[in-house]
Amino acid sequence: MRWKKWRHITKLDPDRVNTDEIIKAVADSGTDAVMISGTQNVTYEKSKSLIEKISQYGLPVVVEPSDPSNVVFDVDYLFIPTVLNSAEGDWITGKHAQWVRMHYENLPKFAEMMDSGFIQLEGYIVLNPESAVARVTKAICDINKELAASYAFVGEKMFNLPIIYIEYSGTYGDPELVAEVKKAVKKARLFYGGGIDSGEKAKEMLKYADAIIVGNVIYEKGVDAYLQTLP
Ligand code: 1GP
Repeated sequence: MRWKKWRHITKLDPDRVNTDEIIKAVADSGTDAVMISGTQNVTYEKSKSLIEKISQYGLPVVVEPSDPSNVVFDVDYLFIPTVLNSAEGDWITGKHAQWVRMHYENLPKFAEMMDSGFIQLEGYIVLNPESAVARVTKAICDINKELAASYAFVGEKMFNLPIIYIEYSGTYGDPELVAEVKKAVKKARLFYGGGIDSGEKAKEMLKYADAIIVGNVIYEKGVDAYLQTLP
């Protein structure tokens, strides 16, 4: 279960322009893993081609699919999100059931992928109402830190999820909320993602989160800014 040791994960979006410079910088950066993930316009082909580019460097690669149609299995792990604070069942268990249905003729193999640890479930708490992920999943973002921590408790204690993911995608979140969630999470790994574009922000969130996920900075502020986020 080497993913449990990760502290810094780089999220690359198959729908963005992933230049060779970006790929190489990520591969050489010291990041613990690359997560292939995006909310909009992600297709199987785009994901596959990005995975092929990055795989040659030997970093662990995770696919975090947004839909059953774009799951690429040829990687180290699949991290499957469920949005704990979604108002729509599709994003909690609906798409998951569709995905299982697609493999219904071979459920033992599917179960084996879960038992072996290849598939991990992530309990997302989506908190930036302006983000694509919040709009698409109809996330209930207007919640205080106690309610956020309560969602985390539901995810970990009631649903037994191995990862709780506080997602502020596109904006820097509230460290006090992350600290509150950390108090409620005992066994799961706590992931934080959103707006990390400097060493200070990375360090601040790593006080509470077990791992940070860094995405936009590399596309919007460039490689040098991205490298500052490495712990
Ligand atoms: C998005 O949590 C990640 O899913 C990272 O967020 O793109 O804002 O860094 P940023």
